Amino acid sequence: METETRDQLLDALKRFVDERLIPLEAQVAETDAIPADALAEMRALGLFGLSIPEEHGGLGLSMEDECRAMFEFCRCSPAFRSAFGTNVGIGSQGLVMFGTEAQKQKWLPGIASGEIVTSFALTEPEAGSDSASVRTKAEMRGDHYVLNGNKRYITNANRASLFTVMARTDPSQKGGAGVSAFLVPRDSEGLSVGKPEKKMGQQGAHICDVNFDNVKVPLDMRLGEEGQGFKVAMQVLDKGRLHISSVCVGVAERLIEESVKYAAERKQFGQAIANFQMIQAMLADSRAEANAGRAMVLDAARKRDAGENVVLEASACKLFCSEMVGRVADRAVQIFGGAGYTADHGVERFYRDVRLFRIYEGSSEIQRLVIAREMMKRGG
Ligand code: COS
Repeated sequence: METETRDQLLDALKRFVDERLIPLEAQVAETDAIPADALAEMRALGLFGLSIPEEHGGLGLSMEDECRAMFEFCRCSPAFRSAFGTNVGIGSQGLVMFGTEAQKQKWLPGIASGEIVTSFALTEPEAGSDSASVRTKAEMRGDHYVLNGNKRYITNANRASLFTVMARTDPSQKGGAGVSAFLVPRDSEGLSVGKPEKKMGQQGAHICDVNFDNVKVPLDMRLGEEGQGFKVAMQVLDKGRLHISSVCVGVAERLIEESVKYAAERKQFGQAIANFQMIQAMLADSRAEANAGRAMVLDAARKRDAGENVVLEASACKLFCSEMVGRVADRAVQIFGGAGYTADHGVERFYRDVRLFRIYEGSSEIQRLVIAREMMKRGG
């Protein structure tokens, strides 16, 4: 995308967030739902297709531009991002990277427009961080596979019409080598979705169990080669981790804006608390850390756009940015003081919302493990 067009998109996102979404935040948290008209406007802005190639109906943003879009968009409650996040990231990228031309033509235009919502079904009750240990089985029977098993905490499962499912095709292999990826439509017989979980934060974004009871999947719905599914998942997650890092930077920006505004308005000891050095130190630390996060995300995104291997960089961004936004949110609550602990201001809600970033799409512990393994391979 041309820089000028990209900048127009970023301006449009900023206005949309300020004028439409921020005013809806409290309602979304209260009702655990994003209003249908806001979702329709998000679709009209092209948000569901940010990363889908233009020839398949999306905006075809580079990783760098996708991250810049998230810096802008994620100045609002993360639940809004989650509504289209699976379509932009983990729910579509397996198809973009590994799909056949026929699969892409069939599914990507609907994903780009938001008519189809996608979900990524990797996690299971016994396969969280150890994602190579999936037990969901896919047995080949003639011209189709039969899937059986349970998936857990699947984002957007209750709204999804297409799942990317990781299932074991070779039970003799215990690790990732026996796993394959499949595209499974929601209306497949035997596929059922559980109730949304009650969560600590991010109300308006939903996660559910997904169960497969003898679900028939035609051979041409396999994504990539048999046994390649774990690598599909890992490469999808590399991109997803960069995306989430940019989300963390966006949320941090919002919390910094709120903190500066409040510190300038709130008076104690006869003056604005922004004049006190201990408040200034918190603001300065948050600004320096958010700038560092932004810079490392852009650097890693540009490397990915240039075709470099960014396994280490994506995990380093996810580790740093998710922990960074946790500290920024903690300082925001501290700067707001008693008011920050009440539900009258959004900061306590953001404090709960951002806790998830250190857990999903690979916990901080897993990111450290991935970084260290890559360091051993690269020699530094
Ligand atoms: N890109 C391409 N291939 C990759 C890869 C990547 N980023 N990461 C791993 N692989 C390959 C490895 O090269 C290896 O291939 P070979 O068998 O051909 O050598 C294979 O996949 C298995 O990898 P590895 O041995 O590293 O698997 P482990 O089970 O030891 O560890 C971790 C994998 C822990 C890193 C992985 O399970 C993980 O990321 N867990 C967190 C899962 C997660 O993020 N869940 C969030 C849920 S989805 S929202």
